[in-house]
Parts: sequence; structure tokens; C-alpha cells
Amino acid sequence: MPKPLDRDTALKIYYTMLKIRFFEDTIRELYYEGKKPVFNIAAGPIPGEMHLSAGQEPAAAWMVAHLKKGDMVFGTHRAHHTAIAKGVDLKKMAAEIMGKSTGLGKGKGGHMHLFSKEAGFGCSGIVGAAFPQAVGAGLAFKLLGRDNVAVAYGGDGAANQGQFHEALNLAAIWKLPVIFIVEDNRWAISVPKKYSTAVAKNSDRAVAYNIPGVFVPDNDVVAMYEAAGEAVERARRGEGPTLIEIETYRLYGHFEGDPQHYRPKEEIEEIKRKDPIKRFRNLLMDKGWLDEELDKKLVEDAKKEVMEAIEFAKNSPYPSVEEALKDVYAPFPETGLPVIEEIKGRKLPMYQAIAEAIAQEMERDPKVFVMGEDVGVYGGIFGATYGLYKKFGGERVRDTPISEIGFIGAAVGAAAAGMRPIVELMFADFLGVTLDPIMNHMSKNYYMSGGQIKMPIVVTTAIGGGYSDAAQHSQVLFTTFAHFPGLKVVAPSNSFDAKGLMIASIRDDNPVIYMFHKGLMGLPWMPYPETAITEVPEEPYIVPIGKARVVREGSDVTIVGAAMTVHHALAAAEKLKDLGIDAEVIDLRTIKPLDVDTIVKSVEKTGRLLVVDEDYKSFGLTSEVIASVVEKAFDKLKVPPRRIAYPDIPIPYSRPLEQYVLPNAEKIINAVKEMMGK
Ligand SMILES: Cc1ncc(C[n+]2csc(CCOP(=O)(O)OP(=O)(O)O)c2C)c(N)n1
Ligand SMILES: [Mg+2]
Repeated sequence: MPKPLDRDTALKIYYTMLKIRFFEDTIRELYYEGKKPVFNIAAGPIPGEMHLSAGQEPAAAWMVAHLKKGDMVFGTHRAHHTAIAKGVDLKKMAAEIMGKSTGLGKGKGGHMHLFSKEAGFGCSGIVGAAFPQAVGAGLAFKLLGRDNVAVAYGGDGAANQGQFHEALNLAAIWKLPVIFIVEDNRWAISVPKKYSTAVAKNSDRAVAYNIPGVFVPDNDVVAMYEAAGEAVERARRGEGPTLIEIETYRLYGHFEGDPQHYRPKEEIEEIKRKDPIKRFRNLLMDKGWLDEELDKKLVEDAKKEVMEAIEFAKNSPYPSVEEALKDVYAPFPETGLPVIEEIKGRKLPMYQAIAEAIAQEMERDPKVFVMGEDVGVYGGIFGATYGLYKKFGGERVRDTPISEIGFIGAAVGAAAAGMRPIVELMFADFLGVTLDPIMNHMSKNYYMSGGQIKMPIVVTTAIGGGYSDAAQHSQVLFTTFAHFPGLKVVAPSNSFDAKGLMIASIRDDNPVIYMFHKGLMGLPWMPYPETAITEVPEEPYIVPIGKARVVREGSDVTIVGAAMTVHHALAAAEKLKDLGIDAEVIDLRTIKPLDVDTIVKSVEKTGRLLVVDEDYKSFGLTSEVIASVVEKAFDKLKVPPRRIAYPDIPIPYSRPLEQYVLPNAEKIINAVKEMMGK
């Protein structure tokens, strides 16, 4: 049990509530400057949408009593109260809300994306995203042996998201130090909880995950102090997560400018009458802990603190426009590792080369860990984590339930807490069920935080067809991933590159999507081209991300491929030799960032470009490579560039159908012959 509320703590909580309210009311006033009498969202000193948390102070103010340095809080789109209670610098926060250069994210995140590494705070405009991220931070604390806790916030609307349920289950099975807080303010925009939610109380949903579920009624700040205190103590003792639902009230609209026609007038009157700050003030007065004079002082101090922050923000300059282009990627750190170009060492299948790279990095750095479905005892269904479980055990080589958004969202939180997670998405085709943490969080948090929060995550995933696994287990999807700014995408074609690229991916401070082709892994039960299995040095080394390799030199035509298509190109080049055609073959190795220079250099020599890809044809890698070359070396092309890609159709099951549509050496030979006029 947390100690009963004493005077000092109560006053601290009261002061925090005052500060939150003044902040929100001042922001509200400023928000409408220039937006009246006709509402124009693009006018005034504060841009964008504005979701205020006035009225919901009790859900956050307890933090000043129970949280300590190193604890982390993951907030929502309505996050000002949680950020202030967690001790985020008020000046930088106000500046961020106004889009100024002195803001937390240098004006690139805005009011829904407030990040403070120093304060251990982050939030997201994606409803429900905080839950798995807090799981990841909780997991990080557990793996690092720290007694910190992670707190996740979500509204009554967010509690109907799948990721809420995946997160609760993960935290429960792993007994993580996480406190899940559902702020039930009755509404998800205009949709009432009574309509959207099958249970009367979200806290009852804890039963399904075998964890305590606590209901805090009527925006009661003291009850919240007690419930949160107990949950934090339990988490610090290593006894696992708690779900707390607080019945709270949103004083204003969902966003500023919300007409609120869906909301009964009486409800707003009731909420004003039950203002939690007034009620707490009365309680403190009744207890003799507060008098008029002290109250006046606290009010003045809180106003002063807020006004100083607002003035700071107002007087700060806007960022220079070039700032928009910065902080997309963190720089690659100095590793001291050799960049080996010569393929040498022992012959290893690609899956063992990958596992060896991960093992060497795990031995070196306790922050590296692996999680995913069947990555443990099984060693990954395509062997990428072969032998790791035996070496490092189930804590660091962690099997997950089938909860892709849960554990990949957790990787985001773990990275924010300082870990370097490797997460396996069993098949790239399953991207659909986990896209959000990849496209909206790991890819953007560095940028939105103005370069504060690094996301050193490796997402490994199996790609490719050729063995009749049909439309949902055979896709390549290079450019689906590569489309998102902030991600890097690599795709080794052989064992040597696989090890070097894996080490580079783990050492990279950015999220890297590491795509391994199933048909290149060297698995005993799946056919593979002999050229995929190469020698691999025993020592750690790097294959630099963003560097293609000329795998065969030639003077007549440049054939560009990645992963499996490199082997088709090599086979074709051998046959073309007999026809007197000398083909140069480039293995991209990295899809993003694309090594345009190496391709252009080759085209300058050959004057002919053929791009071969196993991903879908339209809006894909082939068009990207061709466009990049045309932009830089159009005048060097003797004939129009050509492409062979997977057609824009789902992947068929039947063997002859699949073989008909996949790229192969024969298609390459025919295309090159045409380009050569033969
Ligand atoms: C995944 C996702 N779906 C929908 C939205 C649009 N949206 C933003 S806030 C919101 C309502 C959220 O309700 P709740 O979780 O109860 O939080 P509250 O706004 O009441 O604080 C919706 C639908 C979003 N931002 N993210
Ligand atoms: Mg709500």
C-alpha cells in the first residue's frame, strides 16, 4: 500500500493540477487568436488540431508522487496533462506546440507528438499506440534489471483497439512493470463509451489477462493517487502489470472547434460543477492543509510558470525551413569494425550467417535482444535465430505470442528505453497486422522528437516465393517498406552479405527492415541457388548499408537485381556470354537508401539498363531504379531502360502458374537480347 496522502504530496499534486489547467486554458485562448470570428485552422499562433486535457488532471497528477527518474510515460493525442505531470520542460513544450525551433522536436512533432528523452516521455497521435510501447519499455527495464516502471495512457476509445489487448496479454505473461491507464472521459470524439464498449467498466477487462483491474470513480484524485501508487509499487516489486480505469471528464470539446452537438448540455454543466480542481481545493481546505493565502500563492506561482513558458515560446524563432529536411536518419555510429569486401572464410548457409551475426552482437552488447514468433527453441522457422536460444536463453531470445502489433510496438518502446531490439515478422506478408508501429513510430520518432529519440530496431522478415506458398506467404514487398521515410531496407543475396548487413543493421541507430529471401537461406528443405551459399569470415565485420556491389563486371548491359533476382541475373549472364554479350550484374544489397551512384557508374560504361525484381511491377523498385538513372544519366543510355518484375497480380499457388509469373534467367536473356538487337 502506498503511504496515505500527506500534506506535502497533496500540495504537490494540487500545484500540478493548477499548472495543467492554466497551461491548457492559456493554450486555448492563444489557439483562438486569429481564428475568430470565423474558425480557420490555419490561422493564429498555434497551428493544427488541439486536444486539451482540462478536466482530466486527476488521471495524471499522481505521477509527481509515485514516479522517479528513469520511469517512462507513453501518452496519447491528448497528452499535455501527462507531459506536465511527468516533468517535461514546460518552455520547450509550449514552443513545440507553437512549432518553434526551441521546441522539444524543433517544431517537427507538434502537440500530439511531444517527446522528452530527459523526462522519459513520449506520446502519439495514433490511438492505442502507447500500450505496446509501454510494454517494450517495461521489458527493457526487466532485461536491464532496473526497478523502473512504464506507464501507458489511452482513452475509453483506445481500449477497443486490438493493440490494447495484445499489450495487456504480453505484459501479463511476461510480468512486466507496466501500468495501463484508461482515461474514460465517456467519449471517443462523438461516440459514447456506452455504445462502443461491451463491458460497463474497462477495468473489468483485466480479468481476461489475469491481472488486477482497478476502477477509480468520479475523477477522484485521491483514489487515483492510491490506485496508481499501489500499481507502481507492485510493478517495482516485480509482480507485474495493473490496469487502472479512471472515470474522468473532458471539460472542452474533443478538439478545439468541436461543436459538441453530440453532447448533452447537462453533461457539460455537471462536469463544470464537478471540477476536480475545485473539489480537491475544498478537500485540502477541509483538512487544514491549504488556506486562502497559500492557495493564492500556488495559483500565482503556477500562472507565472505557465506564462514564462508561453512567453518563451512566443519569443522563440520559427525553425529555418531547411530544418524540415533534417533528423530523418540518425548518423551511423563509429563502430571500429572492418568493412570487408573480399568474400572469404568458411562456407555457411545464409541462415547460419545471420544467426552468427546476431550471436556476436548479443555477446558484445547486453542491449541487443531478439523477439518474435518461434524465434526461441525453434530457432526461427527459417533458421535466422538458429542456436541463439541455447546460447542466450529465453529472456533475450524471446518467443512471443502471435501478437505482431503488440511485440513490434513493444520494440518501439524498448528502443525508446535504450535497447536495440531485433524483432522477427515471420513473413513480410504479415506486415498488414503490424504496419502502424513500423510506419508511424519507429520510422518517425527520431524526426518528430527533433533527433532526441533513436530507434535502433532491426525487423527481420522472410520474403519471396517460388515454392507454392501462394498469395499471402510469398510476397517481397521491398518498396512497401522502402516507401516510408525513416526506414532503411536491406536484402542480402548471399551468406557473406547476410552476416555483414546484419551486424551493420544492429549497429545502425535507425530502424532497418532486414528482408531475407526464403529461397536463399540454404535450408535443407527448400531449394536454393548454389551461388547464395558463400564463404563467411568468422570475425565480426560490416557490409555498409546503402552500398551496392558489382557482382560481375561486363561492358554491354547493366543488370540490376536484389536478393533472388541477383542469382537469376548471374545465371543469365553466363548464358549471354556464349552469345557474345558481356553483362555487368549489380546486387543492390540495400533497397533503401538506394546506391544510385554505383548503378549510374555502370550504366555510363554499358549504356544499357535492365532492372529485375521479384516485387510487384507498378510503383516499385524497377521504376525507382530506372527513374533515378534517367535523372542522372539519361544521355548515357543507348536504348530505353527495361524492367522485369513480378506482374501486378496476387501470387498463384499452382506450380506452373507461379513459375510462369516469377522472374527468371530466361526472361532476362530474352530482354537483354532485344536490348542488344539480337
Ligand atoms: C488509430 C486511430 N484511429 C482513429 C484516430 C482518430 N481519432 C483521434 S482521437 C479519437 C478518439 C479517441 O477517443 P479516446 O481514446 O476515448 O480518447 P479521448 O479523445 O477521449 O481522450 C479518434 C477516433 C486516430 N488518431 N488513430
Ligand atoms: Mg474518450
